[in-house]
Amino acid sequence: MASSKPKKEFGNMTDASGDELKLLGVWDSPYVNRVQIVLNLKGISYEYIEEDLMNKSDLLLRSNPVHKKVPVLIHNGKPIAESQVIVQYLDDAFPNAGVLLLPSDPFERAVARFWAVYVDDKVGSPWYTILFAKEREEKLEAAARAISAMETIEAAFREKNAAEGAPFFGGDGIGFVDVVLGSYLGWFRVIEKMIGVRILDAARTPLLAAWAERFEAADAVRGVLPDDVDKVIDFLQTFLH
Ligand SMILES: N[C@@H](CCC(=O)N[C@@H](CS)C(=O)NCC(=O)O)C(=O)O
Repeated sequence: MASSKPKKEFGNMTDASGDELKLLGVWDSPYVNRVQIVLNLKGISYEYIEEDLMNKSDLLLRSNPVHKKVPVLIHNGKPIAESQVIVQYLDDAFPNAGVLLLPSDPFERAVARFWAVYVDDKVGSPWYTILFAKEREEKLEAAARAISAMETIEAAFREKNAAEGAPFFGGDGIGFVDVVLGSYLGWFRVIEKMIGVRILDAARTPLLAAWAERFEAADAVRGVLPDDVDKVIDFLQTFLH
């Protein structure tokens, strides 16, 4: 399936130091989108390969034989799977390319990793249930869990904001937690259309609502997250049959 829209070009497919990077993805996957955003933030060029998850390529099956999922980043022929692992790998492998996503202080790094895990566990898992559960009741319960997690994340952000006045979890710029949480933003609009529940609501979590606007306005983010709700819902149908 072709990408929904052309991805931003940040140069040739091979960067200045001769590294070759390929990203296996699916256009509407939050896990893939977060890797794309990080590659954009770092100004690293790469070849994007759209996968058909109903008919996975040999390259995907060979590159991620354990989970058989996207994203997979292939760096000079070596595959790396799991989006959070990939983002941290990009910091390690390209320390001089633009921004670093993780803070340098070990304690701050641990805090960022804690919240990134929390987001995928408490927001990402309910997201999956909302999409694929058969019963509406089950979807609504999952949405309530995601909303409660958003309130917890809002409280953590409020504390950070009070201490530092920072616009992002990463401080002045987008960091690890920002890309992990931010990659679900397009899907929150999809969920609202699907089940009529707003996961991110300015009335409940005003700081996160303002943060989301800042995040989506960033150059590295614009054009990456799926913005055509109906197109995402149509695409989703292919996995529900
Ligand atoms: N924990 C993984 C999740 C990746 C994931 O769930 N990818 C989905 C697309 S959104 C996938 O490839 N699904 C294919 C399958 O389950 O067969 C990550 O962070 O990379």
